[in-house]
Amino acid sequence: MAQYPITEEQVRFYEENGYIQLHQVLLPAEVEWLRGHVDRAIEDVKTQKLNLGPRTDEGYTKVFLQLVNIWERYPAIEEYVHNAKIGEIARRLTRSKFVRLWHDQALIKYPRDSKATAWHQDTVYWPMNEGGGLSCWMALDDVTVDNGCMWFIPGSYKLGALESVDLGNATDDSILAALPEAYRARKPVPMPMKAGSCTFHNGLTLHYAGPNITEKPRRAMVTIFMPAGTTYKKHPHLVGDRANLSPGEEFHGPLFPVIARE
Ligand SMILES: O=C(O)CCC(=O)C(=O)O
Repeated sequence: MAQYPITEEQVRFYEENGYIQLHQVLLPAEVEWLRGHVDRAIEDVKTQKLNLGPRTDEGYTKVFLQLVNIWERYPAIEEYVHNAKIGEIARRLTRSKFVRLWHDQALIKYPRDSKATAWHQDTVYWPMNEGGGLSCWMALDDVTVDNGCMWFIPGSYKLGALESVDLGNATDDSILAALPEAYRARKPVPMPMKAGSCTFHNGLTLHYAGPNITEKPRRAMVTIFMPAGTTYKKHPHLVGDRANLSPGEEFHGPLFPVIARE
């Protein structure tokens, strides 16, 4: 996959807002290829009754079907997740010497009886002492407000870690109501985009996705990166529990490969 150029202005936008939208990062053929392999994983989960996510309760699966670290199981997904095109963008945005993979996740928001992904931050679920981790949310379908595109509150990462939200049982947006006035006044920004375009967001940036009120599933492939110097904090997590690291130790090892370096 060829490099995707990132300008200094884009890095500054990310630093100011804690997210950025990038168009046509994958070519149509690359999207089709990736979508095909994600579909295969979804099919395997259904036919083989695999459990690849953190939760299977109804409240959570109405938000989305979440398949975590499928790169370990599917060589094509490994190829995608390890490709320096996406990793290099994450490295540039964080001005880091290198970035490691934290984990991947396919997120499928099914139509009908679909629930919103409540406003939340990611970092509060991660076993990390630092806050620089960031996600690449790659649209595998054209995404709109109606099928559950991402929304961000600009600059909200500057608030630091807030309360963690139970995504399966969240019934309101109380996390927003509790924000300082200056942030409550900020307009959330929706991120509609074509398949093959993506957003990157800092793990502390408040984000949301509405319910899918269309007739088709909304598929996204997320790759999460950690900048150099990210250290392990003891905190229960599907992937982190396999890290075999001591609190305070810098992430390393085959579960967290370096994806791009200076
Ligand atoms: O895809 C969604 O519905 C939400 C995604 C999300 O919360 C994330 O990628 O951090």
